[in-house]
Amino acid sequence: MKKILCVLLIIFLLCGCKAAKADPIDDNYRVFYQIFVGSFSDSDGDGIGDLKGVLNRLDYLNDGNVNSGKSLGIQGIWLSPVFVSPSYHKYDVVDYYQIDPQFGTEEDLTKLIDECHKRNILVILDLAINHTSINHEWFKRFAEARKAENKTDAFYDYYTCVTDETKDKGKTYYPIPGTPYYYEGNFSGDMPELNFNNQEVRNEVLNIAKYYIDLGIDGFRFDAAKYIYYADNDGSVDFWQWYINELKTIKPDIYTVGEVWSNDHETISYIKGLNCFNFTMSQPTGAIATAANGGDVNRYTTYVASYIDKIHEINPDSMIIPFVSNHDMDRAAGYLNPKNGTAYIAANLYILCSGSPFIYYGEEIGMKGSRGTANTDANRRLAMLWGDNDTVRDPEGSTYGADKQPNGTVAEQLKDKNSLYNYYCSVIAFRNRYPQIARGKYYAYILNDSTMGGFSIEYNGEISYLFHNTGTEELSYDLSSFEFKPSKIIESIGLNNAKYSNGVLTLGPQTSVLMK
Ligand SMILES: [Ca+2]
Ligand SMILES: [Ca+2]
Repeated sequence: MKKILCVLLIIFLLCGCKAAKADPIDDNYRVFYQIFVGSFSDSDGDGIGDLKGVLNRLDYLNDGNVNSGKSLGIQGIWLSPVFVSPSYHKYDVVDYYQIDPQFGTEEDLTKLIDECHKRNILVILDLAINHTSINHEWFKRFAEARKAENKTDAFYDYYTCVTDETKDKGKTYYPIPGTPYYYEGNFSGDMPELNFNNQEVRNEVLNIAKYYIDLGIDGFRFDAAKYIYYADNDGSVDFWQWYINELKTIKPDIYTVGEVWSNDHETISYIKGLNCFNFTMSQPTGAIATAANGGDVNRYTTYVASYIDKIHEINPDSMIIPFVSNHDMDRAAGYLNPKNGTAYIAANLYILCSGSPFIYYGEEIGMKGSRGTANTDANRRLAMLWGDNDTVRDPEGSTYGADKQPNGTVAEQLKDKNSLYNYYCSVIAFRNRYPQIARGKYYAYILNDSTMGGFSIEYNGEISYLFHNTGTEELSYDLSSFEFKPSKIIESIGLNNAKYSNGVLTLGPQTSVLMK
């Protein structure tokens, strides 16, 4: 008897442990959160956000319990560049093997990675390899080699370099003083561009990625991916295919996403090797905001379904990466307003979507910030509005007034069950409950109504249906004559409710429903 009880107890414990640890997400179909490190959270009182600050805020992002409902529930973090750099944004790197002391140490990074992994959060680094800082040792050695005309110097060909006769039209060049040479700097004179025709340079950038993979990093966001070979799309596409293939030999499940800020035709050409952000869906005139602001939702659904088809045709393992805004764009709350509900339905549109959506820090509380007349990106990267004792300050050069933040702080929104923050928690949890949303095959399900429409989603041999009412009126639609139609509601999410009876779906304003 004792023996039987003991066996039962062991079985119970095994099952119990399994249930407690159950987490549906063990692949890359994750909701990511973009952190602009210097503006997020400050751990040491110098006003600059840092890696320990991110660590201190993990409970806000994901407290490790998928069912707690008390944290945002994101399962990936994109850290903006953390390597030594003279700028506040750190996209001009001086040393790829050192964490900028403003942000902390390598130990801080490994601690953050370890704690994230305990909570099933992936951490990806922002890797800017198209260019370095002009203060990088490589550039100093390159300029010296050019001055000395020493073609045997290993650094002589590290950067793209021309003379007056060999300049390409359309590219921006800067002179190397005391030589007949110019280096390429399409972003600025402080950001010289590396020469990827040089195998040594290719090895360098490979070694950087390998170093951080060894350290435990899960992947990378690749900055300026289409500029590797400026205005030579095929060349850049080939580079990324080579690079990602190399990285996959050491880490087959690596998470990669590239910044190819371009039209879909050009972006899709990269999908062979590299997942890419979908810029067409972002910003005020993008597919998400247009639909959320009263545009035809069927245009949104047909666009999303056809885009996914196109990328899967090229690479069946590729993902759509939807997002509304990032550090290079005016903040979404300027055109998706939490007060009229458009910010809520926009969250449904891009988080209840295939692939791996990205949230820009602060978007979940309706933080505002735009370039404005000062024309500075710093205004798009303001200090996170914690509303507690965090000492993080706005970045240098910002001019956006604190009085222009009407949507409240984290501290305020945590207390308000109807806040945008709490809504984001619910939408992410909703998405995580139903694996078909991220992973299924999408077909546009067109309804003859401009603010009501959706998808049928095929996953594991079953069909689900996801409908959105993006408008401000309750709408009913008779689905009984459709060949494929749902039998019942699984769950709805939004500012109102959903009802389904006698084949008629009724969706409240700014509300979505998952059906089967
Ligand atoms: Ca700090
Ligand atoms: Ca380049």
